[in-house]
Amino acid sequence: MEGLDIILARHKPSPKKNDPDLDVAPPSQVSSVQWFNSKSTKKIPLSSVTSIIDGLKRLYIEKLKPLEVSYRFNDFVSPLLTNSDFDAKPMVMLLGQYSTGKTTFIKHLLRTSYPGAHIGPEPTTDRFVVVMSGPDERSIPGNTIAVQADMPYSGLTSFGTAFLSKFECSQMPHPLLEHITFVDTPGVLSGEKQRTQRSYDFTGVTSCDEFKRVIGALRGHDDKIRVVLNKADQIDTQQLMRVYGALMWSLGKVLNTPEVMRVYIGSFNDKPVNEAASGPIGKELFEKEQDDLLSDLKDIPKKACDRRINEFVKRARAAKIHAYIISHLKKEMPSMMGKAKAQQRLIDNLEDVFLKSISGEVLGGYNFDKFEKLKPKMIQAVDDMLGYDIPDLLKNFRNPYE
Ligand SMILES: Nc1nc2c(ncn2[C@@H]2O[C@H](COP(=O)(O)OP(=O)(O)OP(=O)(O)O)[C@@H](O)[C@H]2O)c(=O)[nH]1
Ligand SMILES: [Mg+2]
Repeated sequence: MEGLDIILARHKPSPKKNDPDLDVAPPSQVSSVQWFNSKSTKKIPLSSVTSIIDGLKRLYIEKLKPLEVSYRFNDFVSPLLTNSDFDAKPMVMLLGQYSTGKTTFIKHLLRTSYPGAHIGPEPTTDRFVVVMSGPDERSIPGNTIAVQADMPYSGLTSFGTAFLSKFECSQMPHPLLEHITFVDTPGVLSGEKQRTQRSYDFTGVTSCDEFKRVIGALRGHDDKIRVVLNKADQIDTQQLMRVYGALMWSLGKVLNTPEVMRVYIGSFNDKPVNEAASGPIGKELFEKEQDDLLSDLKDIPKKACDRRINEFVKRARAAKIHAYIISHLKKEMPSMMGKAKAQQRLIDNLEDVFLKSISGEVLGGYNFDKFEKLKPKMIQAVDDMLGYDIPDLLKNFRNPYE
């Protein structure tokens, strides 16, 4: 059967430079004076932009980041973006109860085990493993990977060291991993008793008992979820129909969506399907389902590119609103006396003022008087970016996977 790596190889984008810092000038090389004086009419020469993602990086550094820095968007809303946030490959996370075949599924797609993979009938994977492309085969412990600036995992430190000691990055050179990063996870436990054994908050990390909560945490991301009914080779057609029906029914209840989820039925280990056990339709059905699932996976890099543009635009709008709010607070401050009182009054009336997005507690730690006034030129630069630069970028560069 044709593997995903072969399908993807046909859609390979143009090769990229290895050093992420060489992609665009790092922030330190772009003079801050230039940021603050950014002329709204100044257009970014598109000829120097090699792809949509590089274009977004450049727009971020030249137009959006100055606004975020000025109004401390990073303190209040979301950390500043780094190259790794733009370059990170789309991730596929495998979730499921233990021994359902998550690690086997990754092995099947890669056609080889990843470094440190364990497969077995008992709970085997005891940690979160990011399986990504790298120059040679090695495993990097979670604490180390979380502090690497060129990796997009620094946010995971908020889950504590207990989690980081159960987090690992497994690297290997592989054509498929050049497009997609996989995240293998420990089997989700069912039952209260088992949950207390964890030294960290599993459902918090993955964003049943435990299993039910995990599915609940995925609500709102329905478009990203794919359900696989695995090990279907172990039962006959009649049993399979019952299991399939029951699964659809409970999925509908848990996810609470009117649409029916697409459930892929199959067997994703490398042993030949036992036709005597799975009945006459087994093998052919599994092959067709696998083909569908593979072409669905093949679309991920393309969708991820579109999604990144979407997220970028959303972020730019949020940063603008944030700038208005912060500069409004600054404007309300008296120029001479009674600053502390005025600040307290503003915090007390926060909800009247219009914002629930920033909590008074967080704001209390700041001196409003030090906030920046509204800088119309900076806002204009972001407006231009949204109105001209991004549409230009989309016109000039196609999604590399299309
Ligand atoms: N019959 C059959 N067995 C499978 C299939 N996939 C996996 N297995 C077997 O199921 C067992 C568990 O597989 P794993 O890949 O370790 O399962 P896992 O979900 O990673 O388990 P944990 O890491 O413990 O959560 C192994 O003995 C596999 O050989 C399948 O499609 N069909
Ligand atoms: Mg496993």
